[in-house]
Amino acid sequence: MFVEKFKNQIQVFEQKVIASEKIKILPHYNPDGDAIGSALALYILLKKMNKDVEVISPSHFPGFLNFLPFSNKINIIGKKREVEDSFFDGLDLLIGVDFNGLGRLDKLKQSFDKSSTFKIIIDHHPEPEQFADLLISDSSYSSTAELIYALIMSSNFKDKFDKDIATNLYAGIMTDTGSFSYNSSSPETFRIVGELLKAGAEKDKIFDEVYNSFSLNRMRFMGHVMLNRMHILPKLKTGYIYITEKDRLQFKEKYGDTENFVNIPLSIKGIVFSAIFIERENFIKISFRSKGSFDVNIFAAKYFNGGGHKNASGGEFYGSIQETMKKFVSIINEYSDELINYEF
Ligand SMILES: [Mn+2]
Repeated sequence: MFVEKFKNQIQVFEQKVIASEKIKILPHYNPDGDAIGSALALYILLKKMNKDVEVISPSHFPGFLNFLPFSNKINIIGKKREVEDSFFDGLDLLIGVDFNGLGRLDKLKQSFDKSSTFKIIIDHHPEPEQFADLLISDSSYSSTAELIYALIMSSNFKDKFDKDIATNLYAGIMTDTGSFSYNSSSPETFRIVGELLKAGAEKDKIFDEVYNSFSLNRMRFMGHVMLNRMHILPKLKTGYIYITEKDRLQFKEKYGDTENFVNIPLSIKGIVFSAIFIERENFIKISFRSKGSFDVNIFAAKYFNGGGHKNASGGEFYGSIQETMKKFVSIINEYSDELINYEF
């Protein structure tokens, strides 16, 4: 149970929040629904307590999250803005959500690290780095949003819980579980989802905003990717997709358009491991997905300078897209025994 496991942390959280006036909340770089939903849920809670609170995102968030209550209050740092080491001076509290390492803060890493402000991290990624004064981390949770629900409801602040908080948390849980298709086998997750619905989260509307909001260009882009850019290695139960810079220009890629492309090969019967390689300005951005026991967190960390979760991770490669795929194929051939014999 959350209350027993985090008894001390809940107390410190309460004390720090009560004693703090100026508070900043940070999601990770390239924030997803969980990071943004979690940050906004805390933002709303603290606003209701009359705190001087702000959400600072190291980079833009996907447009399909614009409907989230208070998302227009997020302060985005973006590519061009310079961040001084003193950026977080004069604060009482810093709260980071949904990341387990300083590297996930990108441009805000140094100023966050240098700040002497008390730091709380709330996260569900495995093996967190130790850089916070208070760490509330549990990788058995579907999402940071679910953890934040448990935290709020175990605290003295639970009377502040409302529909807007519920909407943000629901969006976080829904997106981090692929709309309850993975990382969501715990009955506790569904109990919490039930509570969020009771509080007024509009499930169908949230789904529609997140998953049925693509542009025509994005749909055509996906068609192109499935037809021309997907390789399937049936024996190795692996599929991978590559996207060139030219592709991105041709289909007028917008931020977030390639999100979830990595999952496409996993929809094919028998495929348990999928990867995507996207040619970005000066490197190849990589994402991995898997089913069951095949651990893509370790895979990404070992070969592609990355990490994440057991079934969802990311990495990078500095070289051409052809070199990246060559390296990938040669590595997975070393895993052939494991993959060929894999039974989901
Ligand atoms: Mn998450």
